[in-house]
Parts: sequence; structure tokens; C-alpha cells
Amino acid sequence: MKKIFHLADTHIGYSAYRKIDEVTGLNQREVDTYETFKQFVDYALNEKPDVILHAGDLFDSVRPTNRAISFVLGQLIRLSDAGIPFVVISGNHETPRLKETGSVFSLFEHIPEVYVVYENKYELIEIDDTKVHAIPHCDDIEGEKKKMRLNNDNNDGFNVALLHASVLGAGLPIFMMGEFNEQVVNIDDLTNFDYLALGHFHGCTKVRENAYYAGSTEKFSFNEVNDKKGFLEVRFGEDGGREVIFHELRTRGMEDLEPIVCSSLDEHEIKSAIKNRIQECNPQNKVVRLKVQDIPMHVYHSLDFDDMKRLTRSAVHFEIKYEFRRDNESFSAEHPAFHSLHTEFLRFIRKYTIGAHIDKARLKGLGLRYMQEWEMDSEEE
Ligand SMILES: [Mn+2]
Repeated sequence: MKKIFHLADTHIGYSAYRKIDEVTGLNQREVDTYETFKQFVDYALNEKPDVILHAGDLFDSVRPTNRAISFVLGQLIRLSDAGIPFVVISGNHETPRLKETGSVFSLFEHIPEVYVVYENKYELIEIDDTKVHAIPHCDDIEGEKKKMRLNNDNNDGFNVALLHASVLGAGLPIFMMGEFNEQVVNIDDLTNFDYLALGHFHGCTKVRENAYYAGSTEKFSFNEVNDKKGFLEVRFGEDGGREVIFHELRTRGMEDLEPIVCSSLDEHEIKSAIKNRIQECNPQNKVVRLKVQDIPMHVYHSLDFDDMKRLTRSAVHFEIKYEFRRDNESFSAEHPAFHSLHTEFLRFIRKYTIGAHIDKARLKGLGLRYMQEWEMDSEEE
């Protein structure tokens, strides 16, 4: 029997929100990506698979921090010391747009048992009788796929394809992530492989009998709120049979609460509904979103934001999205907090695109001066 571990989209080095991990002083979500990967490595060291396949987006970005690099290095050395081969392709998140930028993967090239595929082309990696046909994120994925097919005679050993892309095929749903540089590849002609280890789409999914997305190892957006996160174990029997088992990893709790629809509620009811939702979900250590729909502007302005801050403080992130009622149309606010006139003005100047003939710095200076003069005037009154 042969045993392969297939994982993908670990996005190591991802960070989000303001919460800091008390032990390390680092961004909590960054620490989360480290912890899940370490969980996986611990598991692998116990279970000793014949090969580990990582289907891309190991790192969250083209230029991970030294900390993220050194963390991954440490984990790969643990696997290497245990003699467990690790094959990884570069995904759209870590592949530089310009070749001259160079790939972070080149750092791992010299670790025994670690195979990194990142050079914009198909490569074949042979580990005992397992042939890993690997295509990293590249300029011409269909062209590289053709080379891969020609190179797969499928006569001996196990032939596994490793791809990071949105796959297409007859009868398949859409697996796009909505990212500007994602690759799309048709897998209808890849029937001669024992297994397609796919990465990019974050939900763990059986695509075909022989094709699976392992999914990401963390929930990276509210679209993934109901997913289970983990990795796949693929067992090939002597008789050619294949068994695929999902192993769940512990991840940060994430909740998208049932929205509060304010249409038929009065001011008091809206306020207690918000408070109740927050308290019911017990936000401690979670990433949470609450939508408040159709809220009248005057009610919004009378909310006790300090109290809400207090109630949500224990969360890693608690996001309340308000959609305002305004006559018959409603509009939404992603960042509904209104600050002082100064702050709002500075933010406006920073974000707003004004004509090239206008001197932004001068406009900012004038604005601040007028506000100051006005404030002094009103203090005198
Ligand atoms: Mn990706």
C-alpha cells in the first residue's frame, strides 16, 4: 500500500485584523497559519506518509517575511530529518510577476527530500515508484499540461498530477477564487492519472473520482465559514484501488451570524437585537461578522459604540456591517465609524483622486488651517 498526504493553500504569513497573540506578540491570524501547518507536520511525523504533496500557495505572498520563511524552513527540516519527501508547487500567491524577482522557493532547494517546483514549467519528480507530474503557476498552463500528458505513459508506478488552478471540465461547477491572476485549466483530458492533487480552490472538494481539491488549512474569508479545514490522505491499494480520507485540523473559529433585519423593529428592539446577537455567539477568540440591515440613520447614530466595543473585545475580530435605510434606497458602510472632522478630512485627502493640476499637500494644509481657524473662532464665542 502507498500513502500520500495532499494539502494546499496554507497561505503562511497571512495576517489580518488587529488582534495580537499574547504569547508571541505577533498578529493572531499570522500565528494561526503557523499553528495549523505545524499541526499538519506533527501529524505527518507520526503517520509517516510515503510522500507529501503541497498543491501551491504555501506562502501568502511573493515576499514572505523572514519570520514566515524561517518558520517554514524549520518545519520542512523536521520532515526532511524524518525522511518524508515533500513536493510543493508555487501557486498564484507566491509566484512573482517578474522572473527577475526570484522565488522564495529557491531557498528550500537544497534540503534533502524537499522538492520545489517554481520555474514556470512542468517538471517530473520521481520518488520511488511515484511519479509526481508537477505544474507550478505559469504563463502557459495548457501548454505545460500538454507536455505533462505526453510524459505520462501511465504504464508503471503511480502517476500523480500536482496543479494549482481553477479546474474546468464537463459537468463541473466553477472553482474560481475571483483573484486577478488565477489560472484556469481543463482537466477532461487528464483521465490517465491515478490522482490529481489540486490546489487553489479553498473548499475541500471531490472534483472527479481521481481529482480532489484539498482546500485551505484555515478559513481565510467568510465564504469559507461553513467549511471544515484539513488535508487529504490518499491510499493506493495493491489492486489499484484508491481511498481518499479527509483529516480535519483545528482552526480559528469563524461565524457569520444571522443578519438582523431592522425593517419591522423600533429603535429599542434594534438595539437589544444587536446586543443579544453579540452575546449569544460568545465571540471570545473568534472571527465574527454580523450584518445589520435596513437600519434607519438616526438609530445608527444613537447606538452605544463603546458598549459594543466592550462586548466584542474578546473576539479576534468582530465586524458589524450596517446597511442603512434611507428613503427607499439603502446603502452600506464597510467602515461605519465616523471620526473627528480632522480625521475624516485627512482620510478623504489620502483616498480621493483629485485632478493632477491640484496640489494635494497644499489643499491639505489649507483645509487643516481653515478648520483650526474655525475651531478657534467657535471657542471664542
Ligand atoms: Mn491560489
